[in-house]
Amino acid sequence: MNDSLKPPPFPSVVGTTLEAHIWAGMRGTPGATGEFASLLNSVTLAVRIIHTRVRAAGLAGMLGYTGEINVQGEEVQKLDAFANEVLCTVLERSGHCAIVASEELEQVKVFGRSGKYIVCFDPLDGSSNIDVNISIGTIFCVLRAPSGDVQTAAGALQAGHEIVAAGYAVYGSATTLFLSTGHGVHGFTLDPGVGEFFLSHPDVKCPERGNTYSINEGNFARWDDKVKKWNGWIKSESKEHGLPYGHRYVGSLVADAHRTLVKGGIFAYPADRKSPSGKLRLLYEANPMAFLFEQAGGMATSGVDRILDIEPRGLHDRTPLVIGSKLDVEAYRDFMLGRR
Ligand code: P6P
Repeated sequence: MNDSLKPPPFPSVVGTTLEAHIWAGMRGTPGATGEFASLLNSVTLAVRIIHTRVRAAGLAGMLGYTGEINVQGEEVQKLDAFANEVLCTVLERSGHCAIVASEELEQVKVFGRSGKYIVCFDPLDGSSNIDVNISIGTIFCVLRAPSGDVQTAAGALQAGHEIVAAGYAVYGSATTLFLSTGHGVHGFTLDPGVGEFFLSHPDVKCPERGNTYSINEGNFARWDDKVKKWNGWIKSESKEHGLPYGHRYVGSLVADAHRTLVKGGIFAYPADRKSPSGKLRLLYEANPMAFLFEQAGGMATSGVDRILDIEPRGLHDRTPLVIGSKLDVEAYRDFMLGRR
């Protein structure tokens, strides 16, 4: 654990802020210029702005739909559009971001000044839950921009193992931000009175095995037989395997992933007859989550293949996603490979 995460020699009246954590990481990186740290702090600013609007959405008349349809063919909620605009503006002004790829944008947005990084994000994941006060979130990852003055969408089409940072914010009972820059996962909780994120979950580790599974059982009839067989197994009685697991499903990726990361278990959104490539998006949902779960000692596959090794073909590629405790994801993979 690097120094910025060690508890102080004496109880401090001031916690470790996210900004201090990011700058400490920069100081601990030979040759760092501060641009990466500045970019990450820009993202956290955007999250704090989105937090404020999400919390006041009901009062600010921000609930409901704009009447527009996004590139996914989904109704765009007012908060989706707001969150996307905030992230694009803050990242452009940072001067360190060359292009962004967003769930809400059909094409990448290229920023005039040549930044060193690319940011892919889902500005407000789970937006269908906004009006019923269920946790929603922001998911992002950072890639290095290819060298050269002209940046294009192709720069965003990098496999997830090229990610240099990833994180998500959960706008839930509290607003928490979990972040990794490749040195483990660390969680921060927003103190709304101060407007600062403070370290609350240092050096997060996903338990090797959990006791819950998270999948939309309503899709059962559409699943492949191997998924149905796994589903029957994880609900069966077996003291030897600690079965049955409890079922938890929010229907908001950030909420389901966050619970799985912290408590262990497995989240699966497999391909099915309705979504033959899976429903979740590779660049700005699956890849960031996969990076975080692997950094926390968990696992992330498409059911069989490592998510971070998938080569994207398009900005809005979809993929099956199975994330969680190493032993639980491996058991799922055994069923997909016909070993069970
Ligand atoms: P379903 C929310 O719309 C989302 O994109 C993810 O946040 C969530 O995991 C998934 O879709 C839920 O999909 O088909 O179970 O409603």
